[in-house]
Amino acid sequence: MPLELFLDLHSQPCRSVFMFAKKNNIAFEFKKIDLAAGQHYGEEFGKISILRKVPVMRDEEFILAESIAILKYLAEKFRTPDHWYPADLQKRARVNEYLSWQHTAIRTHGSKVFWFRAMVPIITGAEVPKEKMDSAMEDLNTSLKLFEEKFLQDRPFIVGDQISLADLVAHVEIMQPVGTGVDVFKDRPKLRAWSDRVKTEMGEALFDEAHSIIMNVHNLPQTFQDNGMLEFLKPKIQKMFN
Ligand SMILES: N[C@@H](CCC(=O)N[C@@H](CS)C(=O)NCC(=O)O)C(=O)O
Repeated sequence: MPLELFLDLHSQPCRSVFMFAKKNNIAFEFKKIDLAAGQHYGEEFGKISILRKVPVMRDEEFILAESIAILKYLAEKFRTPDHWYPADLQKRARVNEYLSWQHTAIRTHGSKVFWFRAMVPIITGAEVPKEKMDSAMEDLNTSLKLFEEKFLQDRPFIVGDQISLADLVAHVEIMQPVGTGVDVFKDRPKLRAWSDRVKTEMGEALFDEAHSIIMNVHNLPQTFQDNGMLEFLKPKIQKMFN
C-alpha cells in the first residue's frame, strides 16, 4: 500500500508535509479531507484520527498525526538530504528549537490574522472590531520581528546556508496571512529575501501548486455555504472572542 497523506491545502501544516514529500520524491496518495465541507468530522476520518485534524499520514498500518512528527518521520524513513533535518547535534537542535517555538508564535498569530480577515467575516457576516484586528496584527508583527532577530539573523536560512524543515514550516505559516492580502514582507527586506530563497529552493511550480488554494481564499464563502458549515462554525468563533 502506498503511503497516504490526508490533507487539505488550506492548512499550513498540510502544505509543509505535501511540499516536503513532493520535493523529496516520496511517493504518496493524496487523500483529500475537505475541511470546509466538515469531512474531518465524518465517520471515515474518525477511524483515521480522533484528533480530527489534518495532516495525518498512514504508512501501512502505522498512522501518525501532527505535521512536525510526520515531517521528521518522512525525513528519517526516506533518508532525505541531510540539510532538511541535520544529523549534526547542534544543527538539529536549532531546527527543533524553531519547530518548538513556532506553534505558540508565528503559527498562532498568523492563523489568528487569517481567521479574523478571511473566516470571521464569512461566518458572522461582520468585520472583526478594529481594536481586535489591530491587536492580532501587533502580535503577528512581534512574532515576525522575533523570527528575523532570533531565528534568521543574517543567515540565508534558519540553520545556515541550507534550507531545513524549520524554514519550510516557517514559510507555510507566514503565507497564511499573506493569502488574506497582508503584505508581511513590506519594510522587511530580510524576510522577503529569505522567502524568495525558500521559494527558489522548493521550486516555483511546487510552491504555486501548494499555495494556489490559499492565494484564492476568497472562494471559501461559497464552499462553506454549500456545505452548511456556517452555523456549525459560529460557536468556534464565539470561543475565539472570549
Ligand atoms: N499541531 C497540528 C495542527 C493541526 C491543525 O490544527 N490542523 C487544522 C488545519 S491547519 C485542522 O485540521 N483544523 C480542523 C479543525 O480544527 O476543525 C499539526 O501541526 O499538524
